[in-house]
Amino acid sequence: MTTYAVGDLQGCLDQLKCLLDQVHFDPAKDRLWLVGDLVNRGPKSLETLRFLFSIRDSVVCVLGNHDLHLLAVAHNIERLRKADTLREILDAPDRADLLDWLRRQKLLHYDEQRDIAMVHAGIPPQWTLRKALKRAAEVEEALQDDARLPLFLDGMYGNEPAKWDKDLHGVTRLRVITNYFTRMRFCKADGTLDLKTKEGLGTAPPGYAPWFSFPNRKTHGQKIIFGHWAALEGQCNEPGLFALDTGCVWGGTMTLLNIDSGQRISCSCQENHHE
Ligand SMILES: [Mn+2]
Repeated sequence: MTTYAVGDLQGCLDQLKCLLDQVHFDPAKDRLWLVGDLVNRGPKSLETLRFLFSIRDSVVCVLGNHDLHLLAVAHNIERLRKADTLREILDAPDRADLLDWLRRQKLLHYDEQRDIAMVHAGIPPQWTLRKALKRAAEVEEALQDDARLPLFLDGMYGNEPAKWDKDLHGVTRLRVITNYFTRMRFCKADGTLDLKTKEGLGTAPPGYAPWFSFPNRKTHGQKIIFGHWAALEGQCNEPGLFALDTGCVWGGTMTLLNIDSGQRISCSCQENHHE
């Protein structure tokens, strides 16, 4: 049994299958961890969800911002945007099964045996892993509660408040938690977020830095697998951190990490499109 983790899929099913073929992935014994953003922007969002659903017993998944956006659109809380490629999911006869599976996924996964965490965007510097798991559970509970789900999805959008405060409550509280785990790139040491800048390490606004770069980060030394930040090109130069989004949907590659050996392989988007 081998455990793999793969970067943001965003509907690039051909590249995922190319990687799984390369390692002879066997859902009967191997495991596949997904850093989220399974769908959107790419060409095969529906087929990607169907494939993952078909091997769901072998999958560990955390949700990304695009996955949450899909849930919001499906619940008629948000409209499809011009660049969204989610229509085929909304029109699918099996959408209920797929979306129900999606909303039962986590925001933060922790594997005790391997002592590895996985999150879509990151863990803010001021939270220990223990705190982070508790905060993630708050959002996971709202996602899985029929009565609370629409309220959460409706309140999820927005960049404010920019900073966590333990006295926050209701949807505002859940919004900040969700922004940390699914959208964060740059922040301040106290966790104040900048959600506008999406480029690489050198582009931090004055006073801000990548979430993982603070010397006092409370998860320092903790192994963390994350995606979301294609401009990092799979590198963050932080011991124990594994940046897996290599921008497949943007013409980059898709990266698969063998968690047990540390070996990485990648599959190029372009090559596949010409097959
Ligand atoms: Mn993302």
